[in-house]
Amino acid sequence: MKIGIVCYPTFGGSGVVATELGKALADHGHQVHFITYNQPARLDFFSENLYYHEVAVSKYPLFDYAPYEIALTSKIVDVARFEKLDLLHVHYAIPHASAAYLAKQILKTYGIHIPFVTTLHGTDITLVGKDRTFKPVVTFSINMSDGVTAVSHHLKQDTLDFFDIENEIRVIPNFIDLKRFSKKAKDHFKKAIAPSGEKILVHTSNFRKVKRTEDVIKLFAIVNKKLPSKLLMVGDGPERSMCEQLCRDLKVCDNVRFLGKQEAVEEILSVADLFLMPSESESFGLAALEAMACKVPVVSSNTGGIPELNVEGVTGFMTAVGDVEALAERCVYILEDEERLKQFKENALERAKEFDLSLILPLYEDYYREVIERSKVTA
Ligand code: GMT
Repeated sequence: MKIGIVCYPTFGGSGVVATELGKALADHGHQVHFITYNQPARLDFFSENLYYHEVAVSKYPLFDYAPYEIALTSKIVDVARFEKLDLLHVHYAIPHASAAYLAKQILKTYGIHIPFVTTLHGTDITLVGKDRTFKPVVTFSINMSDGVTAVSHHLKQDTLDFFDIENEIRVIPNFIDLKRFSKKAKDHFKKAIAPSGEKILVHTSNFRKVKRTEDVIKLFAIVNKKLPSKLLMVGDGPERSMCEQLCRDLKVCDNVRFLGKQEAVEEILSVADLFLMPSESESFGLAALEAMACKVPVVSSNTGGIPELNVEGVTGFMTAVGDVEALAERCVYILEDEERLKQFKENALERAKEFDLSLILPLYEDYYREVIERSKVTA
């Protein structure tokens, strides 16, 4: 198949899923065309089946706000026409689904019928989508999609609860490439971080409010009083300086390292004993799956789609959002007993294997074929 993928090119979850999916499809012999405003973060190599088309937005004094969606639509039309795409797969509803819909209508005027699949990732529904400003367009473009997928059952239900959806939504969970995400021998790094064998806790995110990064610091301050431990904060974003201040206030700076944005997250996860995800909402929790693939148990909130991934008392624990004391207590429980910790680590990897790329990729390929066949009938 010739597949166009529209996504955000950032380190964030939806961009990572779209890029990894595109790479895997290309490995499987499909021709994949990425259409986005920057080279996707994980698309930094050459492959004969991968193409990248940059969306450039013209600057003009009249435009206080450059019309990205129009530029994107034009680029989709161009790529679909000249690369003869069979299908378009857009990740994150806003503004990708409405751009795809408009491109589809324009392409019809050239006698080209191209179906598009929209994958809902989370904040496009739970935060941004619910905003009145966007709701009519999000509802319309989900309903007009030729196929719709959500990354968890919880996100599907959220979508059905908040929008008037007439379309079927297929749940295809996120996946992990276990060839890349696995525990690596990084003893020298572990020694540098935790020279006296302290336990290592890790949090990775974009440091947005929804991640509740302040809870990470607060719970670590409690754990740190009970166990020799270190905390690695990976990523960057608006809440970082607040977290740094909180570390000073709680006097844990000596045991907390802010590593900023990191490409090789799997290397950091390889030295970790526990992963922390106290998010306010999380449609799936891809970062937790990446940790589990590296044999790291997860202590998280029990929000959104996380319970579809983290198995209570097996791969980690879940508590109510904001219950810092309970989160800290679960961390200590896992970390204080070596045999117990070892078992949680094994369990985390076993669970991650259920989301292996080799199992999820065929679900997308089958769905694409189904959507293409269905749209031939309705074209
Ligand atoms: O979590 C973020 O802020 C990034 C966001 C995104 O849209 O890129 O992640 C969402 O999509 C990921 C991939 O499907 C999911 O694993 C995350 O749970 C989801 N984030 C939220 O729902 C907050």
